[in-house]
Amino acid sequence: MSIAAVAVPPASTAALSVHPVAGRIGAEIRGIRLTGDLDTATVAAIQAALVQHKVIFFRQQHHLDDAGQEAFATLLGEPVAHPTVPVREGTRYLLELDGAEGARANSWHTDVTFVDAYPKASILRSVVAPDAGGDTVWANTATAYDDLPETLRGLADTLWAIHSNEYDYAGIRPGATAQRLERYRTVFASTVYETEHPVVRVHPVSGERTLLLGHFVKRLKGLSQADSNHLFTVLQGYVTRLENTVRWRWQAGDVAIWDNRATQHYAVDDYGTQPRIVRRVTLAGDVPVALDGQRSHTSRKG
Ligand SMILES: O=C(O)CCC(=O)C(=O)O
Ligand SMILES: [Fe+2]
Repeated sequence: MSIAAVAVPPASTAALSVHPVAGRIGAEIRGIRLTGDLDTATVAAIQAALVQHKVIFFRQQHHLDDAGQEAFATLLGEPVAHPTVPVREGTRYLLELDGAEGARANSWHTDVTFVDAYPKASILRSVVAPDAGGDTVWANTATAYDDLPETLRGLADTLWAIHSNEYDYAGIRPGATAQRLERYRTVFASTVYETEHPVVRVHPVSGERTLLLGHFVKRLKGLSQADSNHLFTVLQGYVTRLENTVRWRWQAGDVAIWDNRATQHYAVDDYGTQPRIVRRVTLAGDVPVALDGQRSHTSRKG
């Protein structure tokens, strides 16, 4: 028997109908009905498309309910609830974001980076979409890193940042009601986390270098708050350059899945009083690794 005959074949992947949306990030996948029963080849193909395109979109998934979304999520990884915000009643992991309740994530971020092993991916389903507005924008943090001029890259490579869920909520949302401020304090920041992450994270699957920043960054280690703010603005500006982004026009029944290790996102708050509801399941991630092999660590929890 030849050696080739006993070698383990690579896991097979199905051919998907993939349609890139923007030049550097985002693809729509057509012709798939997302359920908890997809075959392993299709699941492997979805995983591969997710790492390659960073955010993938599926239209017309009206058949999905909360349980169906959770069942599908389980095929892609291990669902995890938000560390501080309670799950939606009757579900195990689901987070609901209702614009009418003030859940409008119009600030660039990567989900839950205030913990060390933050989610590897998020799966978001549109339940009610505004007729106009309420788009979400994602940014590719790997092409952002590639865009850095060499001198800035060398600097970023050595930097670490402290991420926290305790930030100036009122400063970010000057129009927030007293009730929203109270909810931020007693729910979202009920346990305060501080975690040190490298500014440049090596992607555990693709090996790409990505910029790990976003609005949970409190400051860059070893710098004054003023210098930290300046440098953060410079580096974060590469993430949000329009060339590194894709914008999605939601229809109810759409599902977006993003690689939370290689993206940031921003929910555009331009829809006024129109109803908008999305529901999210996040998947457990691993602890980031820096270029020199050091790992992120949580320095405060309480
Ligand atoms: O409302 C959205 O489109 C995105 C909200 C968000 O930041 C999230 O689901 O992680
Ligand atoms: Fe988010």
